[in-house]
Amino acid sequence: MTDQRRYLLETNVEDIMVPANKVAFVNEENALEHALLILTQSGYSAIPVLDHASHVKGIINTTLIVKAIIGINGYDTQKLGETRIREVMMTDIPRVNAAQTLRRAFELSINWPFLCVEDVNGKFVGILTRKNILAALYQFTRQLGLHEYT
Ligand code: 4BW
Repeated sequence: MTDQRRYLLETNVEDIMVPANKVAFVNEENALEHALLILTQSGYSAIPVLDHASHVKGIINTTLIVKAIIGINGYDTQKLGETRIREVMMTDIPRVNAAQTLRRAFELSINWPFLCVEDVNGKFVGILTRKNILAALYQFTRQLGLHEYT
């Protein structure tokens, strides 16, 4: 196998992920108003939800929050302070291991804008974004000289 082909297969998730210290996230025990604040301040449409031990519990986004507070008479903004993030978050989400190669992440990123990354102990260590993955693919096509055909 050529060095170029090995590059893609041997790049690990941790080599290209956004590390946890640069990720906006919330704790599952926080109220919805906190998630709304972090989503608004960060500018991201969806972010990871963790527990106190830094385990990934789900993902929260603005749509889920709005759906949780909307009623027949409009928005019940009191619910923003009363409802915990864990009651509203999406829990059926994909995870990848930091030491895995990118192969599985490529497939998952077709349907997910970002993937939560865990270490061997199941602790959250970062996210793998579509941007990271597309950049790795672009690098790969350059190394193979494929961009010269466009
Ligand atoms: O604040 C931003 N800074 C930068 N540099 N790019 C941004 C920012 N907000 C959005 N973008 C761009 C990125 O290219 O828009 C894309 C879609 O953002 P999103 O989904 O809908 O908020 C971004 O594409 P991406 O980098 O591949 O990120 C995919 C998704 O991963 C984002 C967001 O849900 C999540 N994400 C990315 N970086 C994050 C993050 N979540 C928390 N913390 C981070 N640092």
